[in-house]
Amino acid sequence: MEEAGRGCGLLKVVVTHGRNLAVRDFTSSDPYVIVHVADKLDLLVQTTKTKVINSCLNPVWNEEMTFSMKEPVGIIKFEVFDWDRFKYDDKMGQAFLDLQPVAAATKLRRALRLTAGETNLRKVNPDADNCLLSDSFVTYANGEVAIDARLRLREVESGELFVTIKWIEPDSANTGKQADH
Ligand SMILES: [Ca+2]
Repeated sequence: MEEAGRGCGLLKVVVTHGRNLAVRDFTSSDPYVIVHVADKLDLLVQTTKTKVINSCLNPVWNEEMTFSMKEPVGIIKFEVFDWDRFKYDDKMGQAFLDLQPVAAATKLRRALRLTAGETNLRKVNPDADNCLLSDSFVTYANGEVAIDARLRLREVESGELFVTIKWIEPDSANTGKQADH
């Protein structure tokens, strides 16, 4: 069985920027993002966070975080906070992204045996079960299955979060390059 010996692939989460975030200090906020990756296969949650951007409601982080997973099966949760020196950090909303479209696109890529070129694999529409603000496309390019997502932050008066998720298969993640055959 091909699946039996699979190692871990790499899930790359790029938190690019935020837009129109909520004010939590006098006129601005010092936002940062905590990223939780809930791995449904291994029942494991991996957490990391971005740096703080001072006094900015349209922050640019452009930070890439890497998580190891056997398959892209799970949910990514993003929590935005306002950093404060002298008190607890204030909430600035949260959003989540289910990896299901990435998992489905990965299966499709395997079935189609795609190894090169660029392909749109799947379209994901905004609906009540996700936080998407606009249509997103799962693409395959440069050996990676990727989705750019524009997320509406929940439980907050305003704010959008822009992220890119990339999945790199175990075989290419382990060797650092594409297999030739
Ligand atoms: Ca603050």
